Amino acid sequence: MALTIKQKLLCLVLYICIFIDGSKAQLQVGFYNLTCPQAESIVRQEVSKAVASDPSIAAGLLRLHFHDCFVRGCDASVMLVSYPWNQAEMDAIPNQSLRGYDIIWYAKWQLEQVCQGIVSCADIIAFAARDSVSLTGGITYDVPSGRRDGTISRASEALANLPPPFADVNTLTQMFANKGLSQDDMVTLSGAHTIGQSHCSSFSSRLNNFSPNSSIDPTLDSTLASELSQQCPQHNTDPKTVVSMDPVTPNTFDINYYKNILTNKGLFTSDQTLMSINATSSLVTKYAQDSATFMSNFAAAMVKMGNIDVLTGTSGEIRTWCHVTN
Ligand code: HEM
Ligand SMILES: *[C@@H]1O[C@H](CO)[C@@H](O)[C@H](O)[C@H]1NC(C)=O
Ligand SMILES: *[C@@H]1O[C@H](CO)[C@@H](O)[C@H](O)[C@H]1NC(C)=O
Ligand SMILES: *[C@@H]1O[C@H](CO)[C@@H](O)[C@H](O)[C@H]1NC(C)=O
Ligand SMILES: CC(=O)N[C@H]1CO[C@H](CO)[C@@H](O)[C@@H]1O
Repeated sequence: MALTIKQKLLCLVLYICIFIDGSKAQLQVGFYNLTCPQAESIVRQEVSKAVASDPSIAAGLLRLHFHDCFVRGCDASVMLVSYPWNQAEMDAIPNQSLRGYDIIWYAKWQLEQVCQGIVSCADIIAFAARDSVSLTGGITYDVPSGRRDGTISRASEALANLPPPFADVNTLTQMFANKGLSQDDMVTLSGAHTIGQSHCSSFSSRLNNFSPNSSIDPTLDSTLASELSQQCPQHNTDPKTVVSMDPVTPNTFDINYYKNILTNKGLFTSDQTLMSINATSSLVTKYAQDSATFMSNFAAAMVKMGNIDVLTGTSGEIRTWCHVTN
């Protein structure tokens, strides 16, 4: 049937309203309450199973969310695979050690069985990061959701936006500011390094030929330096060797990261550099003695990070498979 002019106008107005509303939509806690009420519990179940069989994998999932959000916003671009004509984020140097993709894939597959085409890969990553923190002894927090998945992923953008482990405090502050995060957020989110593991290449420059004056980084505790040198021999031929970022409680989300820094036992330059200026060292000192404040600030900073350049409303898509666009 043909529409009258009045009906056509109404359609146009409605379309504009939906468009404006869609482009301005905010993330909401419980976004899937009506459309897929099991969404968060299914993700949690998958993460729980994975962490039960390998407690260290929680760290992989937490880092995945960080790498997703810092490159093109939290849009699951980190999950997209490369093609001969496009090297994706996944294959950029900072991403070579990312882990936990399979858990996101499996959670997505489960979700497609119960609510097809509803839950984005970007939200699954955000839920899984939260569950990883809470399952390793950290805080449990609400994750606003309603993110949609992007369609573009470029390795060059991962290199440009992710801070390297040799960054100093000013570089880190700037790179976080570029994403709308404060210096305090940076100190707080760095606390994620209280769990997980690192390859030797991320810190080996601190162990040999550090500077003309000193072979070992003078800001690195000398006992830890010799332990690390044993774990990571100078001509280490095994690129698979990993060390715990917090050797004291490697799989527990606690304030030990900050305690380590206070005793010069931060693993990366980017960790220990937080002691180099008062503005950041004072927060390190505070967190090292106040777990409650750290936990609640960490939750708030994760929610803030989870909001970086998100796609909502009608932007982007809900991928069917997390590793490829629809
Ligand atoms: C402040 C700037 C940061 C730098 C320079 C940095 C750098 C790194 C590096 C180099 C690794 C080790 C990779 C490897 O060699 O395998 C790592 C691991 C990790 N990062 Fe960061 N990171 C930063 C911030 C963050 C943030 C904000 C989070 C999350 C909120 C995070 C979570 C993690 C986790 C959990 C691991 C362990 C991963 C695993 O066990 O697989 N990092 N980070
Ligand atoms: C979903 O339900 C929870 C718990 O009842 C509530 O806190 C939240 O606001 C709801 N969210 C939406 C978007 O309906
Ligand atoms: C290295 O030593 C020289 C001479 O003792 C000194 O002038 C210079 O400042 C030192 N450099 C560093 C980075 O400590
Ligand atoms: C940094 O803190 C130290 C000791 O608390 C103090 O002596 C110094 O003046 C502070 N520096 C700045 C730039 O605030
Ligand atoms: C986890 C993952 O996909 N890592 C990839 C990172 O990039 C290298 C190549 O640069 C791949 O070989 C890895 O599989």
